Amino acid sequence: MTDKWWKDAVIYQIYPKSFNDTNGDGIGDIAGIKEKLPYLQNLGIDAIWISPMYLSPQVDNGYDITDYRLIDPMFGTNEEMYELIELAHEKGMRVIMDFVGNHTSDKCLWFEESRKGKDNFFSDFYIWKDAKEDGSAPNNWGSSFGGSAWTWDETRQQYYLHYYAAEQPDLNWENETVRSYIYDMLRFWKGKGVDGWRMDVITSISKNQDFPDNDRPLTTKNQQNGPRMHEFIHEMNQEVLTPFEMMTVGESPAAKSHDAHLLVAPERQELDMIFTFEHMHVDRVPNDINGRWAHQALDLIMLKRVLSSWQEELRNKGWNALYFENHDRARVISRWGNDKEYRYECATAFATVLHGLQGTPYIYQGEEIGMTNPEFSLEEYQDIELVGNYRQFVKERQTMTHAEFLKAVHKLSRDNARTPMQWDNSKNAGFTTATPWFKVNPNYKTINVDQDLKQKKSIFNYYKALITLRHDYSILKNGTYELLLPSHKELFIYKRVEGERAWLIVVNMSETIQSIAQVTDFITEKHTFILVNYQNRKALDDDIQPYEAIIIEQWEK
Ligand code: TEU
Ligand code: CA
Repeated sequence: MTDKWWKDAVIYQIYPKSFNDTNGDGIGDIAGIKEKLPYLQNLGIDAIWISPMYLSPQVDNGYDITDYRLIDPMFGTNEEMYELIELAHEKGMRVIMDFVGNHTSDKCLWFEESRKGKDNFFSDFYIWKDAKEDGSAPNNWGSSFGGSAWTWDETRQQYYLHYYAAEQPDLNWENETVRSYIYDMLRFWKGKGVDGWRMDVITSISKNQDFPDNDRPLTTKNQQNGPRMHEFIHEMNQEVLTPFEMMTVGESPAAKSHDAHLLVAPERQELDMIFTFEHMHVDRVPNDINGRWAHQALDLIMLKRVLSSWQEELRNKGWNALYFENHDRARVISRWGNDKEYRYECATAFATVLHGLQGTPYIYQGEEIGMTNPEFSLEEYQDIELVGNYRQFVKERQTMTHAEFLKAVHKLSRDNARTPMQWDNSKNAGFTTATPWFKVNPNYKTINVDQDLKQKKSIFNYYKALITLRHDYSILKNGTYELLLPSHKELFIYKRVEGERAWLIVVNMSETIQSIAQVTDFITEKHTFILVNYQNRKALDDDIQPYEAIIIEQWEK
């Protein structure tokens, strides 16, 4: 049996709103994606994953869907979407769409009907509960965007559940009709040529029907990995994914390396890959009252430990999805590196660490040119998560000051990745001729695609080289993984071995020069350099420079 296509693939994520505007309304669109397909083809990627473009009031930038089968006019038409899929296929790229199955928009017809009463066809499409005797919510579950996960509905005289905004009511997967409607919708898009799905918070679809309180109010602990999660995912797999050969990558906030195989082991027939959050928490103060905003400096040893545990635990048992950035994450070089003095070195160093691993690498738009976090003032941000959390932590609980919150936002906010793509140094970075829906990072005059491609030190070209390596050398796909110097605070070194071939990936994750003697022991006398981010690296006599990355092939193991 031939291997699955996605094991040889590098996937590029497009956040359509911020990618490329062609009709001058300040919002990226389908025509804009079409226009940039040659750019993506030049980068060498195998597939694009596009964040939601369905009909939506945009309370959460399209993750609140009114109709799963309609493209929102702000992005274009359904016809244009079908053409985009065809065009991408002609250029040898597959298309992954975003499946937001945990919730819909409150403007979805299903919800509008459901809230009308307890005895219509759609009544049980969502999760409705009576108030407690004192009128309060059924339990203390929290919304990720701040406040309670329950909202009172005047018409129906009941509370409904929403893990995210009140405008994103959670679907009731216990209801078979809901599930069959969803499977049908997935088949509909298969009919249009879609090759696979990124599944938004798929691990939240099953709810513990006892609805037990969380040990701390307004947190989300009991709201993941519900009792029927595996059953529902397996059913969806059998109904749609396996028969129609659709690739999946599920978002799985609570999975740990040791239990990830339950979702991705091929024989279980659930998902192909999952996005873990574990390595995204290595700069978070554990169990802090301020949750995701409790920021601390990156612990490199922990990052190495987490990434390595996923490599080891899924070896021969499943497959990793590799990422540092997406539309919910800050720019990695601003978050964990140095995006000023060492922007090129840092961007290429992080890329080397990630793309050297076993799994399918994901590149988020702009990552390939080293885009950075902007440092806006609070009013300039838009993300509903940020706004809701500001209210909860600064205004209501007062566990953070305005200044502390803003500092955390500059490091961690989802909006860091959502500024418009920087194409060139013309007004608004070539993203739009109008006023963009979200402010462009003012550094676009120097950081943009045009500029990067002219540089000798081009981040884009380095990514291109990494992608070429993945396509040309099976060692990146199949090779074993071994972490070296696990307790080193600055160096990230690992070894990949396949048959007679052995590669050493050496990356200095710091600004401090590291003595080369620390690694020469691991390197055989006969060796060649496969890829380097310091052009003058031709031998092993110089010390390792700040954020230097080296991939070395050795002749003997
Ligand atoms: O994200 C789920 C999720 O857990 C994040 O929103 C989380 O709040 C963030 O990573 C910071 O901790 C998915 C989508 O990717 C996101 O854009 C949506 O807002 C969310 O689901 C609701 O659909
Ligand atoms: Ca537009």
